[in-house]
Amino acid sequence: MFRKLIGVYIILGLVSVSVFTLTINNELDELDEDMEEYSERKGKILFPFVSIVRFANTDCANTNVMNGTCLARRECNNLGGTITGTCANRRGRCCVVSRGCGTTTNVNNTYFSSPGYPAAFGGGAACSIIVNRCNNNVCQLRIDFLDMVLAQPNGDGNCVTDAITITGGNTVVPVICGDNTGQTIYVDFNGNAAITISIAATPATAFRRRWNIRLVQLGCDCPGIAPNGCLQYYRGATGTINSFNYGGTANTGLSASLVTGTRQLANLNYGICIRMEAGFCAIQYAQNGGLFTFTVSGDVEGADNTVLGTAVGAANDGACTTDFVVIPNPTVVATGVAVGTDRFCGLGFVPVSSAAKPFVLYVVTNGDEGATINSPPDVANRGFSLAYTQIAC
Ligand SMILES: *[C@@H]1O[C@H](CO)[C@@H](O)[C@H](O)[C@H]1NC(C)=O
Ligand SMILES: *[C@@H]1O[C@H](CO)[C@@H](O)[C@H](O)[C@H]1NC(C)=O
Ligand SMILES: [Ca+2]
Ligand SMILES: [Ca+2]
Repeated sequence: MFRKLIGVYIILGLVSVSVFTLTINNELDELDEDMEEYSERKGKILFPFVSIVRFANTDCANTNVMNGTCLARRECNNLGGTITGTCANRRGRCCVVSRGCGTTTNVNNTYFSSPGYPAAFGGGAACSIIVNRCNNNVCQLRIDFLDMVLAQPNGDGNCVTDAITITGGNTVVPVICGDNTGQTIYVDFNGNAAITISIAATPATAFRRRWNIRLVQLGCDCPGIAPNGCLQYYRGATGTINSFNYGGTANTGLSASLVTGTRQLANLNYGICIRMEAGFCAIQYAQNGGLFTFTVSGDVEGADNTVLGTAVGAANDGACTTDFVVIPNPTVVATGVAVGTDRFCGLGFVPVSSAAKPFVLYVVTNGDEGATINSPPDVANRGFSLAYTQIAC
């Protein structure tokens, strides 16, 4: 026992001397590699103990556009990554894996960015990336739109100029376009099948488009995984949920009805899930401040600020046949009275709460913004920006 302890102290001494040599040497890189090999050799021959030189493959922040993963230099080279610095007390390399158009990846945390990013991209042939699972225990791909600026849809909300299409997964993903910076979507892998992300950008339309997407592979047992089929997933007791391409300004295009177009996207039908946090039993939704934060159906230009964003502009139930949000079994917050319907649309939103579990909100839009038998065309809709607040038990 005593001899073993002495041995351990000697090894510790050796390691600290080497670390000291490392820090004073300018040719860090080479020595570091030697150190790595030395310890690997020693580790195998002597003690597993010497694997003290190992380090966790954690995130390493570097530039503000792409973070890396802390890896050994050799591993980074094998993955086709770019070394941007050191990490783990200089024992590891911060490795950024970034891919462009027409590539394939099976590396966790790959960035997929537009040609020349962050400079604007003029457009061209469809740009796609094929994502394979990094191992058999991966169930889901989290797609972070860190920066995502594409051309707006046409006036009816159809993505005809630019479009992101995501196929191959087990989650139905709507075609999206416009401004989606900050949005995150979750796509389940369908067994071992690859997920393809394809971005079409019409060069004939001059537009300063760009994108930078982070592709995070989530293990089936990962605490950050979204419940099956939830396209979006929020965590935290409070948060903001924006519809795709939500934004303050109107679309400059006209709809087929020859009125000001919409930036609300067409053909949506998806679920947004919110994790019920510990100690919370219900959830409340309210529209964020501003006149246009809930403009889902109706004529925005024909309404003034006595209607926009108010109870007067709010519509529900049978008035919502084309574009609407579904909240199960809601109650009006101000009165505590049951709403009696789960569909909401119109130009304003009255705060409601719901104790139905799981916490989920559905978004439905039809294929255009044209007139129906009951109503004139929708004009200049923006979609919605809702704040949610969980309510303690
Ligand atoms: C990089 O990591 C930091 C810290 O974890 C995080 O706040 C930031 O959002 C990440 N940036 C990117 C581009 O992933
Ligand atoms: C991928 O990386 C993320 C964060 O960097 C991590 O949470 C996740 O577990 C990793 N996935 C796998 C399969 O290791
Ligand atoms: Ca609409
Ligand atoms: Ca519509």
